[in-house]
Amino acid sequence: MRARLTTLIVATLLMTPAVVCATEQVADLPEHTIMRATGPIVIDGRIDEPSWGAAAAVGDFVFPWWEAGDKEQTEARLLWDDANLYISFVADDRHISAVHTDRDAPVSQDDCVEIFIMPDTSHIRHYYNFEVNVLGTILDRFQLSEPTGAYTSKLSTATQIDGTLNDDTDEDTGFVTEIAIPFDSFVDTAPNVPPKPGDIWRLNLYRIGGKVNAQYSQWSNTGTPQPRYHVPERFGIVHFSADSVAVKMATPTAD
Ligand SMILES: [Ca+2]
Ligand SMILES: [Ca+2]
Ligand SMILES: [Ca+2]
Repeated sequence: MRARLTTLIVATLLMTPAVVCATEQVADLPEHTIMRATGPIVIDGRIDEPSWGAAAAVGDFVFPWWEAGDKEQTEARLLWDDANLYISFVADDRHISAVHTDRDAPVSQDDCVEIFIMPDTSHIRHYYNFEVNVLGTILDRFQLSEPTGAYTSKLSTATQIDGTLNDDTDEDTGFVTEIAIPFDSFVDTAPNVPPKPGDIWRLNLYRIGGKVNAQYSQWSNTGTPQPRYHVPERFGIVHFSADSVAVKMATPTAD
């Protein structure tokens, strides 16, 4: 009976129309404050900028559909400045695979990271999805671009692989994906471009694990019986801070 009840509740959630207020179901959604970067972020797949070093990770990804295999964790961080939203993913991965190289190819079949973003929390279906495989191939969509979702952002990305691509005879270590999304990508929906300090957007961060051990993991649990990422009701909550990350200044050594 409990299982049936849970199924009913989830089914109701999936059918909930766009009029759902973004604040009605926030009880167990993760929240994160996005701090401002203190200097330039170079999109090169290396998160060695001081701002990345000072930024807190959003928290562990969850594996609601886990059945078997290693739960390969992801550390994701967010930063912003007047021009861009920055996202970095540090992904543990023992088997790295990717084949898609064309824009808007089905990169989710590869080792892939994804960002789904809703700038206007009063219009829950007005969200964008950005998906980047470990080769740096981009798929971007805007859910209001009917019927195909066709949309081309100015997202820039770079990846670094620690391991061997498409060679499962060995064990890899992981990969890093660094992304900048210009705020003018959101001009059709965002209340403010760039956001004003204190603005709240909603987003979710996802990962798909490629050919071997294709685990689906995510920051905010979508709560669906089967793997499904297009669940804006379950996007987490992010606050744009007026403050910069607290970068530690190098201390001169006495000699
Ligand atoms: Ca960098
Ligand atoms: Ca390999
Ligand atoms: Ca993988």
